[in-house]
Amino acid sequence: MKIGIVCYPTYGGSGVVATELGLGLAKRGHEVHFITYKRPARLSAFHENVVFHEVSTQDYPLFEYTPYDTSLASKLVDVVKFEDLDLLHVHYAIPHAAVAYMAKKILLTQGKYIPVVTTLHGTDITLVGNDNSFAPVVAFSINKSDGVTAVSESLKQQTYEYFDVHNDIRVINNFIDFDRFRRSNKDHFKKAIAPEGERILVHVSNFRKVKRVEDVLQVFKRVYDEMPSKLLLIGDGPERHNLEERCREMKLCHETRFLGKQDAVEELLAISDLFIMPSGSESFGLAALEAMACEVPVISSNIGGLPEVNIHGETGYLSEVGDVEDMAANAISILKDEGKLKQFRKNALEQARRFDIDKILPQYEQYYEEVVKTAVYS
Ligand code: GMT
Repeated sequence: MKIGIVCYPTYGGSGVVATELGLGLAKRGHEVHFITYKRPARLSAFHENVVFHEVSTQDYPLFEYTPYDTSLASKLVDVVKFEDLDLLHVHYAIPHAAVAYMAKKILLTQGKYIPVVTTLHGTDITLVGNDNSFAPVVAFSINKSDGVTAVSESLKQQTYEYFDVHNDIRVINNFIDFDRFRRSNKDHFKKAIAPEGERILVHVSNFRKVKRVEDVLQVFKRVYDEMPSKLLLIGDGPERHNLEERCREMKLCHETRFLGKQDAVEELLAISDLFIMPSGSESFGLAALEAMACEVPVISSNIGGLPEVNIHGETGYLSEVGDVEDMAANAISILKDEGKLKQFRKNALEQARRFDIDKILPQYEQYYEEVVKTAVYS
């Protein structure tokens, strides 16, 4: 099949899922066209069956805001027509689902029909999407998509709850590539970070408010008071500066490392003992799943899709959002008991295997086939 993928080309979240999906599909013989404003972060090397089409925008004195939607729609029309694509798969509803609908309508006037699949990732529904400034367009474009998927059961339910959406939403979970995410022996890393054999706690995110990274510091402080430990903070974003200050106030600087964005995050996960994800909203929690694939148990909030990924009492623990006392108590209970840690590591890996890319990709292929067969040509 010839598939066009539209996504945000940024680190983390929906862009990563879209890129890994495209690369996986290309490996399985599909021709994949990425259409976005910048080369996706994980698409740096040459890949057979993969083409990248950059969307360029026009500046003009009249425009206070560059009309990216119009440029993207025009690019979609061009690529779909000249590459003769079979299907467009857009990731993150805003603005991609609406833009794809516009491109589809334009193409129809030119005698080309292109079915559109929209994948909902999280904040496009839960945080940004249901704001009045976006909601009518989000609901309309979801309803107009030929196929809609959500990355968790919880996100599917929230979509029905927040919007007047009446098409079927298929849940296709996020996935893990075990060729990349697995426990490896990086003893020299471990020695550099925890020279005295301290426990290593880790958090990975884009440091936005919704990730509640300050709760990570609060949990870590309580663990550190109980046992020698180190904290790795991976990623970057708007909250980083505040957190660095908070870290100084809490006198945790010597035990905490802000590592910024890391390409080989799996190497750091592989030497860690516990992953902390206290998010205030999380449709799935891909970063937690990546940790679990590296045999790292997870302490998380119980919000959104997290209970579908992190199993309470088996792969880690779930707490109410903001309950740092409970999170810390759970963290300590795992870290102080070698046998329990070993068992939780094993359980985490077992659970992560349910989301193996080789199990999830065929679900997308099957869904594409269904959509192409059943889409209504109007
Ligand atoms: O919020 C983010 O971390 C980024 C966002 C995105 O769409 O880029 O992530 C969402 O999509 C990820 C991939 O499907 C999910 O694993 C995250 O849980 C989800 N984030 C939230 O719901 C806050």
